[in-house]
Amino acid sequence: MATQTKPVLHGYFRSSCSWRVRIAFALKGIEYDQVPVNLIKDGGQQRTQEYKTLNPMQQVPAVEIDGITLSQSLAVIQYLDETRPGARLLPADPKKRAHVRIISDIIASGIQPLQNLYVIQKIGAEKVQWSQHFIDRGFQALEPLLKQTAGKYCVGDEISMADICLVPQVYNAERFKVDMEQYPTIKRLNQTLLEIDAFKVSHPSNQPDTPADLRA
Ligand SMILES: N[C@@H](CCC(=O)N[C@@H](CS)C(=O)NCC(=O)O)C(=O)O
Repeated sequence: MATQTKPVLHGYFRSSCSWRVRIAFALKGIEYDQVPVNLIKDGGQQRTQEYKTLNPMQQVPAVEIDGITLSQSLAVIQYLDETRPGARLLPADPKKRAHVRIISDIIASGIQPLQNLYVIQKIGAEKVQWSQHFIDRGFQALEPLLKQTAGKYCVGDEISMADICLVPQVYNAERFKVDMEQYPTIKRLNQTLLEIDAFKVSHPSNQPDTPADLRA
């Protein structure tokens, strides 16, 4: 059962996986505290032994909630959905639910891990082309799928985990200068979602650890 203690999010302002969790907290109207984990400074604070006790993969996010520590943003989002009232993050209809999971998995398993910091640091000089390649590969799969499933949002007219995954991935795509004109449905959904408060308050330009020069 939910306790009265505020959850604690260990995250990084620019991490797309941390942003997913921040959007979910905002959509559910849950107050939480943030502990910044700087992925760059000192070789990456996620790589310390102390942080490894929170997330054995040495990645953000990690979330302390209800007396347990969770990692993996999709598990966190689904835990919030299963334990907290408010807007549903996965639809009740099994077919819509399956579509939400497909879109979320394409992003969370098929795109983001391939352009994650740990991977691109190993790739070195080719990192921009590498990241563009894998983001394009995923978006080429997502664009026709979203054309079928989308209404106002990724799946019909209700915001879901798919939208929570999409917006931070488009942010990464823009950082890597992917040509978004190739993906009109993804672009339209992203623009619509960025107008919503939960996506605005959780935006990387607006977090406690956002450096002054990147603040909106
Ligand atoms: N599947 C994990 C992925 C977590 C992940 O890749 N986090 C990135 C930031 S978005 C990270 O911590 N990267 C640091 C590193 O690779 O050293 C999730 O969804 O939480």
